[in-house]
Amino acid sequence: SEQPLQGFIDECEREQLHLTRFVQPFGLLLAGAAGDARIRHLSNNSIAWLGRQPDALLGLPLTDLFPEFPPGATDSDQAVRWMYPNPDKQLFPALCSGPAGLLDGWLSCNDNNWLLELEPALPASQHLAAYRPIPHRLFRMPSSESEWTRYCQFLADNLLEATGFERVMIYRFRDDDSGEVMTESLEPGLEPYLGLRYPASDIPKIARDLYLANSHRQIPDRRAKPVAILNATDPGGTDPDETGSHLLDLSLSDLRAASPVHLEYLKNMDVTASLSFSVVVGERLWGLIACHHRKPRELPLPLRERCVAMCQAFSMAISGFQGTRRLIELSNSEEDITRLHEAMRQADEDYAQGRETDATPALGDLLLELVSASGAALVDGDSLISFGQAPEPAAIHAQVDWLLGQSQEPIFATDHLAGLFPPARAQIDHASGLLAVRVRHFGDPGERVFLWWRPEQPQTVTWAGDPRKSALRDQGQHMLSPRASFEHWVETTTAHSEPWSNSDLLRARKFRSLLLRDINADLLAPRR
Ligand code: BLA
Repeated sequence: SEQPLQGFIDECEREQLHLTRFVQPFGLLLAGAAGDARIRHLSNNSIAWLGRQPDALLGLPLTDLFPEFPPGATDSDQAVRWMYPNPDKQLFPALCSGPAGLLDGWLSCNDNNWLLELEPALPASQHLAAYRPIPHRLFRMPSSESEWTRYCQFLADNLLEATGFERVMIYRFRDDDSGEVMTESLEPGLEPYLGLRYPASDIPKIARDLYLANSHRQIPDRRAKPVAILNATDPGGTDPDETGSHLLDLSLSDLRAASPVHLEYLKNMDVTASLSFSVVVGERLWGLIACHHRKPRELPLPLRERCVAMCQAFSMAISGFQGTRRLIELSNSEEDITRLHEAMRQADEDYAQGRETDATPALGDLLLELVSASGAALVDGDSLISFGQAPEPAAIHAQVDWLLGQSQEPIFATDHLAGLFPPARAQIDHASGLLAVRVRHFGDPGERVFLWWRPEQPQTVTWAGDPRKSALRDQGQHMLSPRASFEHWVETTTAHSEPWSNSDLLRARKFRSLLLRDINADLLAPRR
């Protein structure tokens, strides 16, 4: 049943991912409070990375450890300035060396704390790969659908090559936060995931929010043993609780240990290494670019950053493409509405002068084309005129009565009328979706209602696993776990039409303002 699942999902949403007490072992974490250079937290792998005991490092000012830090700083005050909140991370190539060789440093600082993460420096053998300019084609905005499709494939293919992963997917979130693999590049022999749908619960909101703050996330080996974070017991001689040491915020950390539920998910998907990049458009997480590998795979920071730059070019290309399309659509809608308006005036004039009108058929076509509908009607009190494939007059009046009693909204749209108004089930063939626009004369109690319908369009969605079973309760351990099966599950929706797009709604709004303008003109005109 639905109820327990909702409980599981809520539980996913409650997992405070950024407050985990562990990091992944592919580097060393040093951390402290914003504005204070003392090391208050340290991952318990400093012997491996720096050849130093944790006790020798905790409590020490970072500037003692790295006198040159940051490069160019002449005194420690200046160095400390780097440890104030900053939206950008600072890269310190070859900051220091340890038993495993040269290390790169990566410094971030939010309102709470700074993090310095050390990782193996880029080996010389990979300089070529990391410092290659990113393909200039990625900076050319696509302007047509076909260019857009080619752009996406070009990006996925390039990332497959640049990362050396076996599979790269452009994963796009839908309005309900479920997502779809819209482009895929993969090594031969692997099963394609292209076109598959995944439920919103596969990536909880708290995880998606972390992608807004971070450009990417690397999990080089899901089986690697996480490393605990140690706290200074008494840095500076104050009560440890007052140091806030229990509140280390790993939101900006690259090393942050992965959630056990997600590690299980990767295992169930037969993935060992995962690397994903965020695609942010207009402050919203538009999607992720997810890379999979069945063997462990780790990329040095500069190589990851090169991929990040490609994904950021992609984010801008999306904005550019959407902007261009909106402009074209705006000017098309302007033209369509002007033509419709002319036809309405003509019909009106002919009617007022008692002439036979030849504008009505054209008017019908234009009304239908305005929002790509198959049927339309105008209802003004008891009078009704309909065009195309419209329901019977009695059914239209019933819809209008329901609509007027139901909301005050001047524009109403649904792709599933029968779900809201069950009597409409009888008309799903040609009227599964309804778009309605209401216009009222000042001082007139009545309203004119324009209605448009769209026919039923049965839709099948192939989910990677039954979304109703997206989370399971492990019987023995009472632990939450993700679904074990990604077996295709086909959902067919009936009594739905093609949804009304933003552009359809824009056209409806513009149409309505034109009508309102006419009404006002009528009011202001001298009474005949
Ligand atoms: C994180 N889930 C993620 C991430 C992805 C997905 C991409 C980001 C981390 C990463 O890149 O590995 C999901 N991965 C997918 C999907 C595809 C893919 C949909 O490749 C499609 C092809 N997951 C569950 C359930 C829960 C859950 C039921 O299925 C909650 C109980 C949690 N997913 C979950 C958590 C994270 C996550 C907690 C964050 C992991 C982390 O950052 O530590």
